Amino acid sequence: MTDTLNGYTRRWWKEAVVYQIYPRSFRDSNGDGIGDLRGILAQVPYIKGLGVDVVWLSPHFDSPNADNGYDIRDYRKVMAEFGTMSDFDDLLGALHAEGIRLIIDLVVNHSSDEHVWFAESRKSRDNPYRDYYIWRPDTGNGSPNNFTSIFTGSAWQKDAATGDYYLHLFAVKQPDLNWDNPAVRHEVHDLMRFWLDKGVDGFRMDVIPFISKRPGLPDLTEAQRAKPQFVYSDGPKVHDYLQEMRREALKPYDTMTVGEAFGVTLDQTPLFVDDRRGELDMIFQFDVVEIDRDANGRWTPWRLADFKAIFSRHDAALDAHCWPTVFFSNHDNPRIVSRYGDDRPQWRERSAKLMATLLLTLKGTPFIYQGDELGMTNYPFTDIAQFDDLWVKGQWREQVDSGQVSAADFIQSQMKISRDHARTPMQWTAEPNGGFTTGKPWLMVNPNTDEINAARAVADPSSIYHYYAALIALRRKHPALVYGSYQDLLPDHAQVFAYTRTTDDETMLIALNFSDEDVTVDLPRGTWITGNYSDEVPALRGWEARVYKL
Ligand code: ISL
Ligand code: CA
Repeated sequence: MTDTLNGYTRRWWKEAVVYQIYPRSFRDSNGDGIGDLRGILAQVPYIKGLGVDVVWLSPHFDSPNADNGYDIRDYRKVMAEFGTMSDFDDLLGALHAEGIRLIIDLVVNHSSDEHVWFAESRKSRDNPYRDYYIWRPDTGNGSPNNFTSIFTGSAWQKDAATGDYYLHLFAVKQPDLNWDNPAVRHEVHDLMRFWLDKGVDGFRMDVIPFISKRPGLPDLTEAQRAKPQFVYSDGPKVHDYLQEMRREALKPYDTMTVGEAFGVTLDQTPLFVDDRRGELDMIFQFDVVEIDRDANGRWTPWRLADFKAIFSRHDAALDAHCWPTVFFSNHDNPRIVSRYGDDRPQWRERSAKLMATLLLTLKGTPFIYQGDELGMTNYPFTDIAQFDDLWVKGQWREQVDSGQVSAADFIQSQMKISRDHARTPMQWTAEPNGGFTTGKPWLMVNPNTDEINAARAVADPSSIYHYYAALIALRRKHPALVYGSYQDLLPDHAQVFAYTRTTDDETMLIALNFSDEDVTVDLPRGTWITGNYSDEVPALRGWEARVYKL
């Protein structure tokens, strides 16, 4: 094994494929309707069968669940509904025994308001924990500045005990930690070491660029208010704090880190991930998942040419010192097949396989979100009462209760964008509740579980699940699919995405038809390696994906 390939330093996390688990919705082992760690443990063979190298576990910590675990009450305790620390240790052991690494979610821009630090902090202005959070006095003019919460409304909450306001860039129950206080940073390094010493292999870091606030907290301009994340992510100390975190906590361990870089622009990306800077290994950049959002964050149709342009732009902006991620979905986004593919019955499977081909052959570490390997689709929501997400509820209050938007339009828009599409339970079988639970599931199971479920997919060699597994195996066999240079061959084509991945030793060509029509394009062919149709004809058929070796 050489140290470099096509100019890149070889690292395990560049060659890895990651599988994200949202524990609440993965598998319930005790009939309470909530997924748990023993449920995941029982499915390690399923995960292994896919051939992934790393599992990313969404938050499994003690939490009152205002935001499904992204509001942490105790960073060293397992959420009671998910199990115990010994269940966690068993799961970690079982994954490691299969050669699968585990990364966990580090949610430290904010804690829960029920964390003991905040319980203390709010008590009095001279409490030793006061400066763990960001407090401003009430000057009689309302909120200390015009910051808005990402989840709608003001980012300030007046607190009864002292009459001061605290900052929460997310929900009221998610007060922002004050990273300018060195004691807070030490606490975070400590809790990171706690989990690293247990053997976890790294962290996905929630909204990590938000940790440094602009001095004096100046107001947002009118233009900034539509997407305040671009201001919140651009504090002056973020890079100092990340470098310090690397030195103080991560350095002695062989880890992988991926920051959720909400609000980070492409220009800023190298500042987080350039391997000479000692910050993060990778970030999730939001350009792809914002392709169907307008300037105000509302749904808008997207064009393939714009989608393709993102990858060329990123490739040009990131040199061999930077390593990208590839993701099309996660627990905050709709389902891949409904959003980028075609979830009508006749195209669902083909287009899900096409998206798998793209995910696993672009440059960057691929992240698969649970259920996408089955082609799970968006949920057919019809009523506000069916949603769980606090963000949907906040938007409803802001838009529908105020009379700005009709209920029907609101539901129609959430059909496109709601985070709850990703959070409905995993569909394991055709049994009631998709075999997810023997009890009442915390969120409804998609009625299409009769047809779309893991039992069926595992038993059928031509399923989407086995296609993912085959593509993961192919990626392992062809280093060009990992480290190869990227070139888009048809940047302007409205239906076809075709690109090469090239090293000194090989060139792979990937051709994808993002439409339900036959399309003829002039491309070099070489040897057909795989695809989502079993034979080869001159035209690319509806949602056809092909991989060639030139
Ligand atoms: O969900 C989003 C877009 O689809 C974002 O606005 C999201 O709020 C942002 O990406 C931050 O997300 C992360 O932090 C939130 C949490 O609710 C999300 O689940 C998490 O991924 C607050 O911790
Ligand atoms: Ca349970």
